[in-house]
Amino acid sequence: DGVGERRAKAERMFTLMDGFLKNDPLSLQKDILNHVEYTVARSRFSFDDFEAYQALSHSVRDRLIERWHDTHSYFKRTKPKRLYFLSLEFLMGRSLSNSVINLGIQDQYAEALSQLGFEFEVLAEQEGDAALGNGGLARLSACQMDSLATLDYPAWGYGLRYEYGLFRQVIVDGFQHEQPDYWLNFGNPWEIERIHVTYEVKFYGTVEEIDVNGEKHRVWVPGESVEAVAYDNPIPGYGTRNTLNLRLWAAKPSNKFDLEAYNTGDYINSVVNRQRAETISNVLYPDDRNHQGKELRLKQQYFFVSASLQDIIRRFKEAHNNFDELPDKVALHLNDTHPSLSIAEIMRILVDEEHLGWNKAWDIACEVFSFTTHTVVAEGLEKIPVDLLGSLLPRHLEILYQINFNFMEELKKKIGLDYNRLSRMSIVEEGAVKNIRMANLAIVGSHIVNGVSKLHLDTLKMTTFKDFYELWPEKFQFKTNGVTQRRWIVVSNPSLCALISKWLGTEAWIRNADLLTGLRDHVDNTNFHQEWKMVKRINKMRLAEYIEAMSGVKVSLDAMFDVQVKRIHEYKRQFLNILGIIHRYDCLKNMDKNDRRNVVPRVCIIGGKAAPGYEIAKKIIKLCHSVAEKINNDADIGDLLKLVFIPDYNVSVAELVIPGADLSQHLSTAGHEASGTGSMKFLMNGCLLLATADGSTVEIIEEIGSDNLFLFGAKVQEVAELREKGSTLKIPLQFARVLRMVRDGYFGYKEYFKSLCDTVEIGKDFYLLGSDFGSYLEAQAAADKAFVEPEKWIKMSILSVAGSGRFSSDRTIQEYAERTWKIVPSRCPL
Ligand code: T68
Repeated sequence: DGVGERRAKAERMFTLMDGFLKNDPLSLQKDILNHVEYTVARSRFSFDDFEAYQALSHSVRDRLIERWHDTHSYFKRTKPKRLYFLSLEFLMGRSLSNSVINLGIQDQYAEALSQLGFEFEVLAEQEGDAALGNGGLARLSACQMDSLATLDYPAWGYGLRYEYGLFRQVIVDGFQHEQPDYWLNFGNPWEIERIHVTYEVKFYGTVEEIDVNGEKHRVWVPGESVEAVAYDNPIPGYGTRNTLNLRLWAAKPSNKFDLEAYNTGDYINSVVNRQRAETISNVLYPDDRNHQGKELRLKQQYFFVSASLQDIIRRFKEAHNNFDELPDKVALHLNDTHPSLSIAEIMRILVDEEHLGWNKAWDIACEVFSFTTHTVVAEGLEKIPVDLLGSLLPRHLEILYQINFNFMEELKKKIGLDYNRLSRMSIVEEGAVKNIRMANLAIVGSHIVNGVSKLHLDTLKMTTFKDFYELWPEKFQFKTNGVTQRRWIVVSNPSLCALISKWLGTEAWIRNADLLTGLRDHVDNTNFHQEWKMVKRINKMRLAEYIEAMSGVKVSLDAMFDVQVKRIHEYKRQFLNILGIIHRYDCLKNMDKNDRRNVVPRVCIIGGKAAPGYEIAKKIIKLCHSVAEKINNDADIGDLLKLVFIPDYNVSVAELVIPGADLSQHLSTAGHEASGTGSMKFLMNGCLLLATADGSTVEIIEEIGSDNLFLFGAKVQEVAELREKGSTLKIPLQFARVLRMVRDGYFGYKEYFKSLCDTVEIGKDFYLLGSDFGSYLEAQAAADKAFVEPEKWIKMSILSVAGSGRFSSDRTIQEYAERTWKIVPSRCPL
């Protein structure tokens, strides 16, 4: 019979292919050399490190593909409810080490390579970062994909395959310059191009009324189309065979043969015009929290939404024939408002193409979507000018108006004719320029709205989303962010990883971070302390070498490595850090030589990118360099104080910097950082935090206790009041003094730094640097004091790691799965 025949055929195929790939060192060597010869097309007798990296990656990819196939046929067979994670940004960084570790064949590869005369770590350094995102939001997506795979959830990620990722930061003379990151120049061994998985994405045109079985239907007649091509990126879980897919779309000219365009006689120009389609997925927009409403950005968003939903609906229809089942089989997650056109698109598909009634379609949509916001302030929320949307997506605009009309009618029934509130909650913002408010759309069209920390949700409830919270309190949840311990300990800090496993007597914490609490049992053990200290020393050495290579500055390993790395933003207050460093320098200069013996030497490390159009942020970078130049060249100061700026901060730089830090700074004005995830990575690496009570720090304190970090600054409840005080606010003298030094040109560039200094002048200091300065200096002094008591410091460091389990993205993902997406693990059998 058919079944028997198919089985016999499958068995023959399996034996023909020699079963699955083998992972013993000899087999790995053969595979690597095969790829050298036939994939990289270099002679196996002569290839360099980069070529070895390429061949190595391809051999790893082969193994990922096997698991990918098994996972997907398993999902296809068992038909679990699936999560589709929609995000315009993913900061994946490098893939090699992470893949090999998650596959569990790290040692075999290391051995295989060493016999070939290569070192795994050296080859791993050949890989460039996949930087298809800006900052926290995008790295969170990457961590969450790792957790989804590890916890066996049936999920897919969807994103865009930008040809240019986040710009490269080059520092010339202390100024940031942006350079394009053409990351595909050297090929990308991790992706699988699916030339047959393509969809047409349409734009422009008009809406016409047609007759369907005697009923009038409005349908879109598009004017232009491009093609979306799928590129699949396998995401392996740790300790499981499950390997998920991150499908990224690239735009290509449409294959539809357009007779008109070619018959105009201008053949060459028609081809050139066609080629313009590719610009849609060309370049990632650098973080622009003050939304600009650019057409290309909107095109990107719709291109992404349309391709992803076509793919999702096609897969759904292959297995199910009734859209009533959609909410039982599909969860669609909106990572911020960027993909929220999905709501209008799914309505268009269900109503215009599948001919469902509007109300039924709307109920399905609301059940399927959930939404997470990553921002605090209303100004940060995305808006799209109605004119722009109407010309690019005329039918979607109609649908949005209809959604809004229905919502407004329902709202009036509930709250009456409170026109102020109605207009605040409307999806359409009226005014000189009419806008679509993407956050309002996402809230109205989703059944769950998530904040990214407890404090974040509390703030949203009281401010930005107050009206909506009062209407639908049950819709609002928070899922405190987390980071994956696989990348942030196992991959980036192998020494600490080994130490933790040794003292816990198990590696189980790699899949269950709660077990890290077991480290508390050894917090007084002096042998443990010795080993802990050694690990930090090793990581500091790595970092010191990097610093010297990047900046030429030699730093002392005995100094406290004090790090602030994140995007440069006024609210993150890197300026406060620099003013604190100036204060430290000023104190040293005025100190009696004898007293200097008691000073804790510091290496201050700052890194991060400023958005290209963000002038103040760029001035902060320049100031950091000017101050560094002064301090580092002051022979009188020597090792007591150094300041280095680490250029081009990205995921792989973070993997090096974070394990080497003693202290890390998280200085956002309370109420401005939705969560913060950098702090969690430092915490996991035994680095002490100096922080304000903002975002997720509040919850970190709950886990490790306020004795184990250095807290400072105004609390959220105090911020508004302090702002109201304006120019009557009390500012410490030291603040005025250091600011004066910058103003007076002590570090040069007097004119250039003027506007930066103006931002923190009394009465204008929105982020409250001046009023927090005194408390900041106290926290810094407390850190110095703790550092000279190594026993105390090490205990704090151990307790930080021991309390970091809650900040694993595994916990976050489990909460999302249970409380929002309603999906259950689906583990592919061996
Ligand atoms: C960050 N947001 C939050 N946005 O600032 C941070 N914005 O507190 C939080 O921990 C993190 O998200 C994860 O939840 C961002 O990173 C962006 O990068 C961004 C990009 C485009 C437009 C607006």
